[in-house]
Amino acid sequence: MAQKIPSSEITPEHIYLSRRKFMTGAGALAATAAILGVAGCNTSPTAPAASGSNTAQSGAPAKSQPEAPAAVQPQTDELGDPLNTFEAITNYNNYYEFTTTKEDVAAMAQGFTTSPWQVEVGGLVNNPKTFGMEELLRFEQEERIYRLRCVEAWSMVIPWVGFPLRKLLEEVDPKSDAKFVRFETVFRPEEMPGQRSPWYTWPYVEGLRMDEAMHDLTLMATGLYGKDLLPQSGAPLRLVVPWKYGFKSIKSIVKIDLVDKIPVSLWMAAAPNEYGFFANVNPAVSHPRWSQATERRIGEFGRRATLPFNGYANEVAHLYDGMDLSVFF
Ligand SMILES: Nc1nc2c(c(=O)[nH]1)N[C@H]1C(S)=C(S)[C@@H](COP(=O)(O)O)O[C@H]1N2
Ligand SMILES: [Mo]
Repeated sequence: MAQKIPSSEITPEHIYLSRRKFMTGAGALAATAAILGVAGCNTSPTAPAASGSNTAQSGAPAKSQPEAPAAVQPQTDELGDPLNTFEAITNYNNYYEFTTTKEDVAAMAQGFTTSPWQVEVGGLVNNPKTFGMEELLRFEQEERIYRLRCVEAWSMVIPWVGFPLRKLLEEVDPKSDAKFVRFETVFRPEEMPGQRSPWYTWPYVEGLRMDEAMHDLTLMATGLYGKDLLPQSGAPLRLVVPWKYGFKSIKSIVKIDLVDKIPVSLWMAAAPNEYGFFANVNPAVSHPRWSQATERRIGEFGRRATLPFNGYANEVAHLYDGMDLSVFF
């Protein structure tokens, strides 16, 4: 499928300067200054001090270097952590429909048919509708740099392209009794050998509560690094919920239903005591078989502390006021 918007036209300035209010770190300012070509521009008195040794955060951006097209790509997330490379992001994947060996997903998913593609959106809505991929690509595509934290305790920083799920849900007009959103991956065992495995209840299913689904951070991703998603990353359309463990971010979605009961995900069906519905990243609560306190950032040596809600607590913690977060789910 042809990418409709080159990465250089995803208007990162707008995203960082207004849309992404949480994108306020020094790295963002340096990146923005580089984009705008404003030498020595460190205008915000509220900019937090740069942490770490990345010189991109030093407040002396860009100088007068000639600007390569790639210069529109910020180099860090809002915490100052460097992006993982395209190669790393697309060669270390969880996608059990193909294989449980992360290093082999890319090769096994190569050639998976991602076009034509349709997504059926229905259930408790006033305007059920089946969207072709080309219609979904007409939603304004934004770049969002998010941390992805797998429950297996590895993580990456990924520059996604996509649109907020909220925009899609607004199109179908949810009814007032819709309480949850249920997502379903394509079922195509002839192309996805893992789906012939009896160990899991295919197709892959995931769910969100309505308020989680409507949250601005909740993204329907169509690309990364300014290119269309590759099959191993969940092409042509996958969910990204950055404050939850990675398994919530379901790939190759063909069906979205608004429902009134909590959906049973593939992982809840497989091991309800290990993988709950909420699955918010929480370093204080171990998985029954391993700690979640630290993580291995792909591309780094050693381990780093895992942040509550994967570093998005300011944006999402209020969604869980009154809930007991000391349980894994
Ligand atoms: N359909 C489907 N979606 C899936 C998975 C899967 O096996 N099948 N794995 C999940 C897990 S465990 C993680 S960590 C992320 C990994 O996304 P990535 O391979 O793009 O990094 O995808 C999630 N979405
Ligand atoms: Mo994962």
